[in-house]
Amino acid sequence: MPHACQICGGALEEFLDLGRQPLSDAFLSEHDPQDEFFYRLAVGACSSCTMVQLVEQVPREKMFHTDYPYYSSGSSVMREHFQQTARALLDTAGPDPFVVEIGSNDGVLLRTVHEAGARHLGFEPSGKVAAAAMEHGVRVRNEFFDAGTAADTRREEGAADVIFAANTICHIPYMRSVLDGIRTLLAPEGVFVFEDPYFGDIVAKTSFDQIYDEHFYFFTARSVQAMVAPFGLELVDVERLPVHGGEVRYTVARAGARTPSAGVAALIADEKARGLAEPPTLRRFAADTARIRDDLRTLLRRLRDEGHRVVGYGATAKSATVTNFAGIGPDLIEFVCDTTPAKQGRLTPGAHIPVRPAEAFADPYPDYALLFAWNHADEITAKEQGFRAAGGKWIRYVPDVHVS
Ligand code: DWN
Ligand code: SAH
Ligand code: ZN
Repeated sequence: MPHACQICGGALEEFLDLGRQPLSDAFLSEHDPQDEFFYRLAVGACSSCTMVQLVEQVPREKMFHTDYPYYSSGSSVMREHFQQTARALLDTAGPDPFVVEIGSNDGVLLRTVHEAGARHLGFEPSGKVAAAAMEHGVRVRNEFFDAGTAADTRREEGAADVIFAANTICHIPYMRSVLDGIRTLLAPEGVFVFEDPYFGDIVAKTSFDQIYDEHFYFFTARSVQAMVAPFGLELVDVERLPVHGGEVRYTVARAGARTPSAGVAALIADEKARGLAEPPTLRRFAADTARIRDDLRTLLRRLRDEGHRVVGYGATAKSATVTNFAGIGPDLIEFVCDTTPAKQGRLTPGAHIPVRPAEAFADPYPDYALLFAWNHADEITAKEQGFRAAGGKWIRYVPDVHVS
């Protein structure tokens, strides 16, 4: 029985199997490695609506709960990005807008909305990150956004002029419920704006580490246009963004409310010309992924055999896919340094590499650092200039394995 597309029910054609994987954000206690949850991480494309998606779903409560350890404000570049985004959303909205955010995390975007005095509400199921936002005065519903909670909000607070989401819509398998909720909550002239990793960039860079439990969908303009249409919604604008390795910001409105920009048709034409989400491209992506895994493993084994010290930089969710797919454990990487207190003193999921505070990096510097947080390379290499000055070398694996 082929798996069914979660968007349209069409047949999913699997093109990449990344093996048995743990929850990407389940960092383990060093003293008490509990039973880990594993699932099969595989990706397919729908032969009818083209949506690229995971073949197996992880229940949402296993991923997003009180102790979810990702704090969006951990990157200065991302803080700046969301401050600018909040101002742009407020500038283009009408007077006295009601701004709703899905996946508001620690309030990295809504803080700016709140400080501007605008009406707002965040939906954030993960307890501690939601509490961090509330400490800054941000209003949060500690709940999952779906058709039910959207309808409650519409009844209690009225229609939303702007519904925004970053790196969250691609996390939600139950998309029909979400789009039903958007249809209920969105004001007649309102906009639903969301930004997520762009499958076009993932293929161009072979960034296979964007694939993990939380990233369920890999959007293209074409698949998003088809996804929203049955809900009386229309894709009216697209904007490419440099953050997180390449994303697209999609603007959706009620059908007929706005004239779609020329950029929408242009990006869809480009995707068709590239054959993105078509079997030959997907087969090439799978082959490139296997080559990168082999090259990285070979390099790390050689460095170990030559007696070099190698550490990881950034205990990202993405790194769970790399370490567990390539069999990279504490024998190859001494530790991973990370600025997030909730990850420090723990072990990475599956691979069980210790996570140390950022200060451990320079104490003393290793010979090589594997840049797991490659999407923050500019920010990290700028603040770690001492590492290069001390003779240290960065190892990257996006878009291919190289040392610099
Ligand atoms: O989609 C998602 C994105 C937005 O965030 C979520 N599903 C989960 C998470 O993914 P990630 O963990 O791959 O995201 P980042 O932003 O690549 O994670 C960076 C990690 O590196 C964080 O743990 C913080 C850390 N870090 C650091 O140690 N020093 C980050 C920077 C910028 C630094 O200088
Ligand atoms: N918007 C932030 C956070 C991204 S991480 C940023 O771009 O950095 C994804 C977030 O979505 C997590 O905080 C998770 O708890 C939240 N989330 C997952 N499912 C959700 C849902 N159905 N409704 C609202 N938030 C959800
Ligand atoms: Zn489909």
